[in-house]
Amino acid sequence: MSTFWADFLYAAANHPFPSMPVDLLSPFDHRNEFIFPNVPAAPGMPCAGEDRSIYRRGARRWRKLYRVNGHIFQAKRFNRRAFCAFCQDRIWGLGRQGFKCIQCKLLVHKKCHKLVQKPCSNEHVDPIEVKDDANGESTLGRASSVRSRAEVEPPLPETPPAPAAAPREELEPGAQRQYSLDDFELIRVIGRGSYAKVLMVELKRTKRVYAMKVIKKALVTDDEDIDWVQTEKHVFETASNHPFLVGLHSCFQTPSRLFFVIEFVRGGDLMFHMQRQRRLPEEHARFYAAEISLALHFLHERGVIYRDLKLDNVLLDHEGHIKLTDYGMCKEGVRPGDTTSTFCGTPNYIAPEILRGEEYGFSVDWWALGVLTYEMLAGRSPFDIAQAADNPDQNTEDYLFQVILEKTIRIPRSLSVKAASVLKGFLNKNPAERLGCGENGFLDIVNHPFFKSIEWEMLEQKQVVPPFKPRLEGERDLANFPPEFTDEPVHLTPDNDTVIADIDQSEFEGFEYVNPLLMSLEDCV
Ligand code: ISQ
Repeated sequence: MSTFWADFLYAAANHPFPSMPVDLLSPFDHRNEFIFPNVPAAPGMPCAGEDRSIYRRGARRWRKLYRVNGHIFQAKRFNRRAFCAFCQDRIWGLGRQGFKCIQCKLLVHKKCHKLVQKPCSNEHVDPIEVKDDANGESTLGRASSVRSRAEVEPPLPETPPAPAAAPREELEPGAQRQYSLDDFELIRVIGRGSYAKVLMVELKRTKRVYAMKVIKKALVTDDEDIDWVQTEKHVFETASNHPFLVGLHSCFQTPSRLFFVIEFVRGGDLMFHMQRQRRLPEEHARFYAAEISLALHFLHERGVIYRDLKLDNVLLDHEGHIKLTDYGMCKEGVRPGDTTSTFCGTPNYIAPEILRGEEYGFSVDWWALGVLTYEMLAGRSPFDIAQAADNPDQNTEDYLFQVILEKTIRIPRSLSVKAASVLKGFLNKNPAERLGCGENGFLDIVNHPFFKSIEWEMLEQKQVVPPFKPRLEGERDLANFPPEFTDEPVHLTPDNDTVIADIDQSEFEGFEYVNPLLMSLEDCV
């Protein structure tokens, strides 16, 4: 059942005032829990007043494909003996040394792939959409196709073991405790993505509450997925030092799963709040946009492009300050002026330079902040293709991408001149001219008239009172998390031996981690 339809059925069954437009309820009124109180003409049709341009959608990394002579090559890491079909030498080394044709399974060195003369036999294929780009590289266009996993090569003994993470010597002796699933009580499901589910859990020893992100190893056997798990962990370590980024408590694993134990942020996400408030006053949007800017700037200064800013990834703490979460899409190690080219993100927030296949840098985060600020102020996406729902040709990702690339963004007349100016600044399709991307970088954002009333230093020290305090009755109140998650059973399915036998455990060596800062706090309890 789609999220929309599940939401609707739930709303229809539970709304206390079925005939009252939601706008008439106070945004802070606890009764205002359901979004679309009326009935759609048919299943799948929008309800009156429903705007589908702001919905939860997962981020994706599109796999890079290289088309030569009918072959469609994808970079691969080979754990077992493999030989290049072009030069006959062994494919060997760390990283993605080889290319494999996703159709005929031909294996070649990366360096040899352009020289392959033998045409692809094209035998094993389902139809797949591949777009050529200027470099002869291609990006895969369909969500269902990109999720398909390359098969896992069983390891052979001569495979060099994956380097283990450095031992954490900064821990106090006696504090070098590893955690396991037995240390936690699983309380509720609070979120779910394509790769992970997030639970609210209690650390039994201290009774403290945490969020626990659970990832099935069977879903991360592909090289690029293993890379993102590692990136997520590194960025978590960096993030633990900033007030507007969720921090990591610990990591551990079982034969079938990886676990990130994360600081629990109680106020729900901005998607949840926006779905209940339609649009925000400028003062509120300014506060969130400014705190988010500080978090992004902190990551950029440390060489990290966030690449997944969206309403769902902005959490509110119990006072109403923001915290960004989900670092799986981050790109690390980016110095000023460096660029990267992976086609990734959540479709509605992807910057035009990514869609054009250009090299890009930190600019893509300022674009996404423009989209998110627009959504807060206007209550809809700047790329709202509302009329497209009825037309199958316009209801596609490709159409959305065309709109992002070509459509002039219309700013609602109701917004102030300063708000319109900041939106136009962030949503400039040319990254060189975009707000935050010029010579002065972040300073241009700090000095923008829209942010004139912000006292940036006070803000960073959490000395500015947030405009909205999430309603919470106690530490474990889950009223700010969608019932579609919290109503789910919390248990983890038992391990399946056949699935586990296929997992190369060496890929996950060194995953365990305990945050020394949080540990010492805990020991004070
Ligand atoms: C922390 N607290 C609440 C929700 C969360 C969702 C994802 C990651 C961390 C979280």
